[in-house]
Amino acid sequence: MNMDDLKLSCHELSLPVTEKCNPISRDIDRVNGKQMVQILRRCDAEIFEKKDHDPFHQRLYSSAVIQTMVDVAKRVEMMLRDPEESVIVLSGCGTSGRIAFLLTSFNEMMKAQKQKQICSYIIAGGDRAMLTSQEAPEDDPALGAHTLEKICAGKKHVLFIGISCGMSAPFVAGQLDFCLQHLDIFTPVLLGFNPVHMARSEPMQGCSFHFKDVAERMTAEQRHEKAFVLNPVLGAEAISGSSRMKGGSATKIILESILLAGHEAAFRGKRTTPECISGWITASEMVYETTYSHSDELAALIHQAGESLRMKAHVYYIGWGTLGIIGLTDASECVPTYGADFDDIRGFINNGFREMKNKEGDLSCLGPEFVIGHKDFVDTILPSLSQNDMVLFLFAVNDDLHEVTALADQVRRRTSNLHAIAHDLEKFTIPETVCNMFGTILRITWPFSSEEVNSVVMRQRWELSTKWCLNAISTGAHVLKGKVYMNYMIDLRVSNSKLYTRAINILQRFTGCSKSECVRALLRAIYSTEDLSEDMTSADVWKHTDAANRRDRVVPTALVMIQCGCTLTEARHHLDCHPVIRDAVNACFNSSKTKSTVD
Ligand code: S6P
Repeated sequence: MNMDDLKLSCHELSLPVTEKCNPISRDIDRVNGKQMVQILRRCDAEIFEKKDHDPFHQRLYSSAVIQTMVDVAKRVEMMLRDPEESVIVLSGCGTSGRIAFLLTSFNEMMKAQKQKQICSYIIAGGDRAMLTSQEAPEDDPALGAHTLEKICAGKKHVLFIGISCGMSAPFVAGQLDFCLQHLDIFTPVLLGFNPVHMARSEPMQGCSFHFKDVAERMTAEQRHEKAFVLNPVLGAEAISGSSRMKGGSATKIILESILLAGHEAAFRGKRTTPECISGWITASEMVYETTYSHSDELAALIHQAGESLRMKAHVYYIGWGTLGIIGLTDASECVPTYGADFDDIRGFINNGFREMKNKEGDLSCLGPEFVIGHKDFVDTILPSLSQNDMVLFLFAVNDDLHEVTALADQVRRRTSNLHAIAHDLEKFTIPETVCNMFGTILRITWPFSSEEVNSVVMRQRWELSTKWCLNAISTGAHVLKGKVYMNYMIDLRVSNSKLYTRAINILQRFTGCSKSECVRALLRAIYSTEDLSEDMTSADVWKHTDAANRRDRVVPTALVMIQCGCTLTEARHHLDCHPVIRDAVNACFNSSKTKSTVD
């Protein structure tokens, strides 16, 4: 190993698991759709990896993790038995908040039994964060605590589940800290995917403690069963740091298992045991196997979506019910993850906000990103739909198939680029006439009984399966468009402190330079100057992210400046000549290699 390789692996070792580079997907930017599906399949398989393969970290199936899930499920049971005085709050930022919102569909199970609906969600930045990226509130611990306090006013028992995949979001840390100060009312649970010692230890705005302090205090309280930390390791994400993928899926799997087990115990007298929790996880593993067994159709959909994006056309997800929410979520995440325009990949749901049942109601007046109903699609998109635009329907056999057929008919009059992801059951299948309306149909016929057809459990499995498919399609399409270099999204928007740290890590990773050199280059790009003033260098990270949020291509610019030893203007010129980030970075590395050979 030479010195550079050594430096590189030391740097990689210092990163938390959720920020590491996954060796499985290192060449994802150089493969075709079929190979991409296999790479994503192997990365997702790590969610379910058994403990024996990893002696250093606890995994999802580790007995300690399962036992904590049992303990938390028992708390859920207690809350359900005393619904008047209790509330279960699920909270997170970005994808974690969106999954929290989705999980409140658990209320439907209580409604079905005429029970009080006690599940509530918090997403940093409010309901608008469900459809657009609101990265700044993630950095605000006081806002997190205040929002939680408000929602729980007057309750005697609160089970608070704070989700932060990277164990890093100050918004969630503020909430957990608030709970730890009021353990007579609150039972806090931290869900994340790093060992506690890897939780973030950088300062938080207006706070004397950091995330890691909170995680350690939580661990201490766990000994007295006053708080719980659920933090199995899932392995690195397929696109480094993109916790919307494995992190989001595992959040859904873990919390659904806990909520269902608690529900079974409260209403069906079924005691929660480690075996029943592993049973729920194994059911999700089966969903994983079944979904990826359709790899040919998935590869075809990735290819098609990649073509649309490459031609600067669009991908539209048209979903029904909660599958529509999965579509909206996946589409909106492409903006912060890949710097996409909001209309590159866009989601629509039947009945718009009425179907979402979000707390703040109809948000359509907030702007075009919030126009989400099928009717809106028909009125505003359909008239100008072109053959290059891909339309992907997301539905299940118990959705209104007349509505599906009628809308598919309308779309087909404008384009044949119409495809579907559809779920049905062995004893209750979607008619062939409906299936034949789509070019590629990824149809999964699940081996469950028809009595389960309306059950929340069935729907949750279809949601998870659809999430895996859409994550693969939107990730694959952006990779094919050239947005990713190796398995790094280099052109990230540096809009909060987590992303600021990630930007510096990426610069260190690719240039081998010291942290201070990388920080200087990043700040030059952020403040658009060759000469950094004292004010700029001494400003805190929130000032940097505020400025960076208003600027494009800061990380690629910094990277080119360091790698080619050039000025800001030269770096920008280089990037202008290569609009595809992967090509720009490649060209920059090639030119610096030639330069050093000549030198
Ligand atoms: C990640 C996504 C982000 C995160 C958010 C919260 O793919 O774009 O919005 O969900 O930053 O992250 P965490 O680690 O606190 O769950």
